Amino acid sequence: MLKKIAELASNCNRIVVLTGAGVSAESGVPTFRGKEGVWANFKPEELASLEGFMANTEIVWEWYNWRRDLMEKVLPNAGHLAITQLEKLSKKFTLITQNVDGLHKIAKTQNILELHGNISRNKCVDCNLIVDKKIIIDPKNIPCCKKCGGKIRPDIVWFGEMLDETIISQAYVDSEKAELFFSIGTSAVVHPAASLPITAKENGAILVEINLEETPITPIADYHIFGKSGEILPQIVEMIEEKKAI
Ligand code: BJW
Ligand code: ZN
Repeated sequence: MLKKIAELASNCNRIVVLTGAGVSAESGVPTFRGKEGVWANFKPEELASLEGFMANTEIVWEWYNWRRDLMEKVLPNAGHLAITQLEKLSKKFTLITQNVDGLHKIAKTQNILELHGNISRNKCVDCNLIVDKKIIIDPKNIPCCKKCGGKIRPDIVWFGEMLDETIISQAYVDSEKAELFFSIGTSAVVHPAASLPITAKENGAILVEINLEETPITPIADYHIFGKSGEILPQIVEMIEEKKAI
């Protein structure tokens, strides 16, 4: 099956990759859902919503500080690096990521749409002003926005919030044009991200899913590969490179 996918990738003009937390799992970044997920012990709406932040600001900032510390210690894994290599081998390539850890940028993938923001940035809860990312947040003494006095929050898209209009529009445009669409390491339950593989498929793309489990999009996938992205993706890329070398 991997050979077939490498062949499809070699022969197509537009590849789109959608990634989720599973792609960073092998770097040591916990996923959200499932037994090992960061939400096994929390209710998502208590930590990842504006209401949750306003009601539990200190707890929410402690959670983000913990994740920021962790993310300073982790590195891209073989899956991130293979995606960068896939971009180099492709004519047109877009990476759409739900991940906020910035590991795809560190791995030097170029054309990235970050759907859910970036954990290293801060912004004002009221006026959305982006605030210096290097400030260290003391959860007991949250800094306020210099412009309007609002609380400083992480620049992450929480539940119930709109995604950046330019970014999500571009993600839809590229998904519609995709000839080959990879959905990798995402549980495919969070919208609108989860609707992108469906859009791609409806517009004629071949849909490939790489995951450790089945997801709501598995029934419409042309190929489902059970396995770790850090193990599967390098094999696919190596096969594409072999084809190009012929
Ligand atoms: C491996 C692996 C390995 C492990 N290799 N695989 C339409 C229908 C239904 C609901 C909605 C809808 N439209 C909007 C909604 C509401 C909501 C939503 O989708 N809710 C669903 C949960 C039901 N969506 C929103 O609110 C969005 N906003 C929006 O639509 O605005 C318009 C609107 C507003 C108001 C009302 C209605 C519409 C915003 C969503 C923002 C999500 N933000 C988060 C932030 C978390 C906080 C933070 O990071 O600090 O983004 S939620 C969280 O989930 C995070 C992730 O990016 C996102 C997706 O998770 P992901 O990446 O899929 O991770 P997991 O853990 O779920 O899965 C990991 C997978 O990897 C698993 O499958 C493993 O098997 C696999 N895996 N290791 C390969 N090595
Ligand atoms: Zn402000």
